[in-house]
Amino acid sequence: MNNFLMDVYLGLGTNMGNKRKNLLTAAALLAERAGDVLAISSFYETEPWGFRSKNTFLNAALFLQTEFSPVELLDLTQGIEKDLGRTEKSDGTYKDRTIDIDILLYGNAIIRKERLVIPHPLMQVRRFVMEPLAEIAPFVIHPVLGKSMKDMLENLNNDEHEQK
Ligand code: PH2
Ligand code: MG
Ligand code: MG
Repeated sequence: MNNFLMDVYLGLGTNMGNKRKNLLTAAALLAERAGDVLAISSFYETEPWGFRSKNTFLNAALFLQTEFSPVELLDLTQGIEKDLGRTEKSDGTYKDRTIDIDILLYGNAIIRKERLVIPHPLMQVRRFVMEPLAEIAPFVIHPVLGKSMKDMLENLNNDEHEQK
């Protein structure tokens, strides 16, 4: 724990069970355990990206102010994933899940640890991340790329090489 508050943006995704309920339960548990939840984006229905599944996703972004360190927050979010019934990645490939909570931005921190890379290394190529994030944080600047979330989403919209 630090004694000051950090602005954190999380990406939430679910493609199993009652997806609205999963997102809302995750947000409630984050508010209970991790800090103040100050904004939640709309919920976006999205196609599975990077793997095949018949289950579409519901994705959202969430703004949290927390005193927890990045690694403490990772432990916390993984605990919530577990409590919502998420099973382990068995072979490193993407799987259907009840909830996935990814730390996208942690203030202006740049972290490259084995367990944790912040900013999330793939956020800028994923529309299912950037669309909800740009909704709640249009003018927040990416600490590595130096661009606003709004500009990053626009770049993605204009990019014909977007990964789908
Ligand atoms: N998460 C992934 C891989 N693919 N596709 C969508 N639409 N939404 C996700 O949240 C998602 C994904 C890895 O965590
Ligand atoms: Mg993820
Ligand atoms: Mg994850």
